[in-house]
Amino acid sequence: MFKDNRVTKLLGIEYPIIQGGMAWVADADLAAAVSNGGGLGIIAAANVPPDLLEQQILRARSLTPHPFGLNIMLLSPTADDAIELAALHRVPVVTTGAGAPGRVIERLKPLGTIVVPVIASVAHARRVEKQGADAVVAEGTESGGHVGDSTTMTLVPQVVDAIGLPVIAAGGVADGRGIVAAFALGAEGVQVGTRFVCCTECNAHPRYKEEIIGAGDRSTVTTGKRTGHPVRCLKNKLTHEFDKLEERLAEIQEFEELGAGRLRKAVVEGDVEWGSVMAGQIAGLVRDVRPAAEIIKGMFAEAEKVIGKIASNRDCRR
Ligand code: TUI
Repeated sequence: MFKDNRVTKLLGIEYPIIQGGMAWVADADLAAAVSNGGGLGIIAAANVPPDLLEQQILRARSLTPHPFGLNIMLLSPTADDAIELAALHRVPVVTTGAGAPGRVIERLKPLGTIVVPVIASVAHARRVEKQGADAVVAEGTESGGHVGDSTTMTLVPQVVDAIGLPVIAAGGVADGRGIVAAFALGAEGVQVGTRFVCCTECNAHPRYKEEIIGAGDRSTVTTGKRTGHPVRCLKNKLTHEFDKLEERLAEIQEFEELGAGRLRKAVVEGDVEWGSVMAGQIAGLVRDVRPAAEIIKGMFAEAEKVIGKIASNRDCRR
């Protein structure tokens, strides 16, 4: 029921699911596992030096015969290098985040790259459609990492009504019920981040995965609202320090100093107390670590069941 639509056709994938471009987490191993499972795996380019990023692109090519993508975080100092590597290696799909993707579309569309900006507002969705994007990811504030204000529930249908491009919903999707909800809002695909952190092939530190598995419905908080770049992560000693800065209306520079290098600290070193454990609000639903292909198959099998239950007016609990 979900497989044959504009998103699967556009991206050349079996299931309409793409993996979030999570900085430090989304490497070639994770991307290849998701692509081999029938979704679209994504390598995160944020802050990766160009030589390492090139190795990651080549590694993904060697690990999967299927399409994969590159996420270009536009605030990253290495964004322009990432654009050139996507061009050089003809990466089939590029998603963008945290900014205006005009230069990505201009450079890569003529080469045949499929460009899918992540947007957090209707105005931004309209703008990227005019600029020539192929689809958008409408990302609600439930997501982990850098987030906008609107919820997935409110953002997705408004974006669907505002543009003609296929819309992929992100923020709060970790199981089959989330897929059905996203499609009910008019989305034709989902982007999933937090659930894929807890997959076998993900190289994030085991303590990072354990923190997500131990999380509940109110375990996340958004830090750094005053900086203009709010970030959702699991509450810990670091977010407590951010709260203190917020309370005393600290200068933006103090936020930046406190935040520097914190994501790496959590993902690579496993420092879940003083690192930034970025995760979405759906973390409370993630209960185990399983292979990416199993997660994808399981989510869509559940989605089919949920549709059946709704149609027959039965209890939709798992
Ligand atoms: O980019 C993300 N999520 C991210 S990036 C990231 S790395 C980071 N580290 C430290 C501080 C900040 C980021 C972690 N998570 N998601 C996509 C996304 N894009 N969410 C929101 C936006 C967005 C926001 C404003 C896109 C465009 C925009 O403005 C564009 C315009 O033209 O107004």
